[in-house]
Order: sequence, then structure tokens, then C-alpha cells
Amino acid sequence: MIVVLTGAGISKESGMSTFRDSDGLWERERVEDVATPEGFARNPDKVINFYNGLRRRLPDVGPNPAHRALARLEQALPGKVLVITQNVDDLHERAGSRDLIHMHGELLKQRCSRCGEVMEISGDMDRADSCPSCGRAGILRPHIVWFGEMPLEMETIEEALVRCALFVSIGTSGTVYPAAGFSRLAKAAKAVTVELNLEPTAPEVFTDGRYGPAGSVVPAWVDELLAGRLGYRL
Ligand code: BV8
Repeated sequence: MIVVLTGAGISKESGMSTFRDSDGLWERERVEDVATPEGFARNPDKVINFYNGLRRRLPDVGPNPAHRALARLEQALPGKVLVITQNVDDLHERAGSRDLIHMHGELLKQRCSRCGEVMEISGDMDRADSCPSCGRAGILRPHIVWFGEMPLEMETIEEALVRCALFVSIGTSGTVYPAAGFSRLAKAAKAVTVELNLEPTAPEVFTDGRYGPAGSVVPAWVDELLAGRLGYRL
């Protein structure tokens, strides 16, 4: 079993912003204002506009060779590859990945704060809309995991981390927990841990690392893995 964790860096070459690079999202918006439940309670329209802005970018961006390489890996090893993404874009799906968990939610979904119903959304969110399930108006929110909220599918994720033989971290700064702790959990379970990133984030944790833009590093690494040139027991 191979578990892959991806972060904003894998989508950078597709044109999506990262968070903590010099031109990242958090340079423009305060985390407290747009990525916390308190910020949403304080000013829901500001938060909804922030995510409407990110969602509006999706039709103009597409998967890059890194997303496609991960889909190719899953097709070559059916049932043996799980991608856990911190990203809320749909680029992994559009590249063909199927066994995929969005642990921080999805831009293309909204949720009813009252009944919990999750529904697809492609255009702008409008808070005046009613929940199609419970009928109440004014209680819809982005289906995004904010700071202080529990990431999604954590049980499935933890099971995969203790079972995997190979853990690969791609395009993430390793800043946000619990995702930032996954490499250590996998290492403790005797998995080989590999980092594919622009720069090293935790050299003491990763068995191996390849550094450079994901669009070239990830396809090259996947090709070597599939050609059996990396010597990992899968
Ligand atoms: C929780 C959603 C508990 C919205 C996001 C003190 C210490 C430790 C932890 C905490 C603490 N205080 C609070 C916490 C917990 C907190 C946390 O970890 N805070 C950090 C900042 C200290 N975590 C939480 O609150 C989490 N929840 O803990 O719940 C709980 C328990 C019980 C019951 C209830 C609750 C929730 C975290 C989720 C927050 N939501 N986003 C949105 O996406 O807009 S987090 C946000 O950061 C994104 O999801 C993003 O994915 C994530 C991580 O960022 P990265 O993806 O790594 O992006 P970043 O810009 O940082 O880095 C990019 C990387 O790519 C860099 O390394 C760069 O070099 C590289 N790169 C750039 N270009 C390329 C590239 N690599 C390759 N190729 C390139 N071209």
C-alpha cells in the first residue's frame, strides 16, 4: 500500500496559489478572517467571497504532470494507492485519481450547518440559499475544514498510515497538523517515507527526498518506482 499526502505545492504549476510561499494566499488574507469558524461567524460574506474567488479559478486551471503521474501510479497498481490531499481543488480528480480523500474539504461542495447535508456547488455560493435537505435558509457554509475543526476521514487515514509500506509527501510545507504528523506515523509503522517538494521540510523524518518543481520531480519518481528502480518493497 502506498499513501500519498499532497499539499498546495502540487497545484502551484497548475496556477493555484500556495499558502505560505511569498506570493501565497496568507500574504493577502488573514487566516483568522477566512479560515476559522470564528472568522465565518464574524463576517460570513467575507469568507464566502474568499472561497467564491478560489472556486472561480477552477475552470481556468487544469491538472499538471504531477497530478497525472499520481493517477498513472494508481492505474498501474489498482487498489494499492491512496491519495490524501490537503488541497480543496479538484485537480486530482480531473487527472484521474479515484482513491482520494480531501481531508480539508472541497471547493466544489457546500454544507448545511444545521443538518450536515453536503452538496455539490459549481458557481458562487449564496448564503440566502436554502438547504435542499432541511429547507432552512441562511445556514449554508463552504465544505472546508477550518483551523480548529476536525479534518475529514481521519479514521480511514490513520488506518492507511499504519498499514502502508511507502508514504510519499508532495508539495506541503508540513506546517499544519494533523497532516504534518502523518510522515512520522508512517515512519513509526516502518514505512519508507519519501518527500517530493521544492525544498526539504523535515530531513530527519524522510528516508528519501527529491527536490524541485512537482511537475517534473513527481513524474520522474513515479516512472522510476514503476520500473522497479527504487528498490522499495510495496
Ligand atoms: C485540528 C482549509 C483539532 C482552507 C486549511 C499549535 C501547534 C500545533 C498545532 C496547532 C497549534 N495551534 C493550533 C493547531 C492545530 C492547527 C494547526 O496545525 N495549526 C498550525 C498552523 C500550527 N490545525 C488545525 O486546526 C486542524 N484541526 O487540529 O483540529 C480538533 C480536535 C478535536 C476536535 C476538533 C478539532 C485543521 C487544519 C485544517 C485547516 N484548513 N485549509 C483552505 O484550504 O483554504 S489548512 C491549509 O494549510 C490548507 O489546507 C493547506 O493544504 C494546508 C497546508 O499548507 P500546504 O498545503 O503545505 O501549503 P503551504 O503553502 O504551507 O506549502 C506549500 C509547499 O509546497 C511548500 O513546502 C513549498 O516549498 C512547496 N512548493 C511550492 N511550489 C512548489 C512546491 N512543491 C513542489 N512543486 C512546486 N512547484
